[in-house]
Amino acid sequence: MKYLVTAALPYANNLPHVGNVAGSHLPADIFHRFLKIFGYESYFVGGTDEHGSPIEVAAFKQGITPKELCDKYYVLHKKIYDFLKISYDIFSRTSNQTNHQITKEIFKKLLERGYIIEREIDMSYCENDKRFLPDRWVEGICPYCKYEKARGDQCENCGRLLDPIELIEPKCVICGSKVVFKKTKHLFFNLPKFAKKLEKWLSKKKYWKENVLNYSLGFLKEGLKERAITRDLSWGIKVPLEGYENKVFYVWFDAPIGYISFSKELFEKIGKPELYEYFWIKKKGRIYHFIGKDNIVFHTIWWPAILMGANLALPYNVGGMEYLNFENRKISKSQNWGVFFEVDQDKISVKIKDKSYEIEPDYIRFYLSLILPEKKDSNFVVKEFEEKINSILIGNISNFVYRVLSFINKNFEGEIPSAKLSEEEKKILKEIKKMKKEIKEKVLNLEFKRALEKIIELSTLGNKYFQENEPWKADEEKKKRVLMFSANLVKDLAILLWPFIPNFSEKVFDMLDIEKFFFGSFKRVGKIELKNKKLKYLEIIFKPLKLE
Ligand code: B3M
Ligand code: ZN
Repeated sequence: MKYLVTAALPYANNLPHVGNVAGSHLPADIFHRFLKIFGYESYFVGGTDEHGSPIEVAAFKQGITPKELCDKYYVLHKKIYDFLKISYDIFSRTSNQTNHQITKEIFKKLLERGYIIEREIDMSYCENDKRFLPDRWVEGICPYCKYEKARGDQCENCGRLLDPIELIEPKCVICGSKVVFKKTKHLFFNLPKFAKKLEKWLSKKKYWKENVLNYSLGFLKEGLKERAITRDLSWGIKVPLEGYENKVFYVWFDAPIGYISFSKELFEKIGKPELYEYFWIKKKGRIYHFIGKDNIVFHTIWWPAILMGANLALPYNVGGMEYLNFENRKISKSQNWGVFFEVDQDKISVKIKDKSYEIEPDYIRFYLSLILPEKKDSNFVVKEFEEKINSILIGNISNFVYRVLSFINKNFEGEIPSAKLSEEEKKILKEIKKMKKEIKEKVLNLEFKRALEKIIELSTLGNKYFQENEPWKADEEKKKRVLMFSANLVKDLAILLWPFIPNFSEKVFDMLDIEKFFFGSFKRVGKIELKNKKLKYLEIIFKPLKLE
């Protein structure tokens, strides 16, 4: 069985914050890395989502073309995920030729099979600019609260969803002239046609996370509507149909198709083009999408319906997250509320409220892993961030590693000793075997927080074992036994923590002088592999975290 893991494709008009990282990139990366240490073949794809009216609006406001905007943001996104060690096998772009081509192919297939309907609708039009306007390009007075700068899609003051035609005195955002409504043709995807099939498919997804399944079934119950898949924009993927020369596809049509295009690009790049068929056409692998809360129905209803219509592989699971807040309030870039990433050439700094810091990426990954919004909304709290890093990551885990290795340095000239195990160690090995089973179960159930808690328990157990056996007081034979056993526990922790804090693990592996080959390394956990072996060097890995 081979795996394909995806994370939500971020829009290329702004930079990610910790909420986005915890909502998809990090859980996807944790899962992909675990699959690798379990010894499964896994591919991890991502990229920027580069179409849609928010991109066109942002480019317009900055006085550059959408292409220029996306070129700029693509690079910034990539630098941030590299810094965070999100191990994408490919990080691509929905504006690439492959995505244009596959989007058009899928559209043609849906058209042939009768899932596309043409409808005439009233659209906002600016006579001065001679163009149809996306909903967000229209502003006017909100019919409900009378707020004067309500957008065509939503009033920011009262929060109501709007249609441009409801606005009082609708105006064009570009030039300010009065907006008129003109009839124009658009193509719709016949989503209601898939209601029965979706229901049947979802009813077999008992192993999905409860929040994702319930939310999707609830949405389905409310009844599905036909949805337009074309837009009056110039930036995007052209619609290959007569009469639609001036329109492009709706961004939520071509964005998920990016998963297909990016994996195709990847498989060609690594010389395994047959994997494209394996996953998407023959439906043999397992596809996992990791996404934030507001993207759930797009991935459990909308996208699967498109895939059903085109006879392509459906997701095996959708790891939908809930929201991550910052200090009890919604993260907001404009209000400077949250934790953001800043890029200056090749330096990435982390901005918390209004101060910038240089912070170890592992610190961020570790704390976010502890508070992943897996089942309900969670909260990033600055004081707690500091506290958890200093007490658990440093005080418990890193301290254990340093204590053990420095003892070996001082007492055995840096060579891990060899000894015979006693009943006590054998008992702990049995315990580890049980833990491994639980960790694997949790991971495959997408419960990463629980898996991490188990691993922290193992570190606590290691500390306790070392402390209680007092090797500094023990005779030579016992000293050897405790240190050999502890050094192997250090190796176990490094393997198990690799999906969460890869920099830490790779450093420990380097100090232990064992190759950083993690594929299938899960089976090495709980084995006494290291004896009569010299350490390469010893360093303190982490410094305490101090924020103002
Ligand atoms: N770009 C929405 C978002 O960034 C959207 C996800 C697309 S996944 C195919 O929240
Ligand atoms: Zn205008």
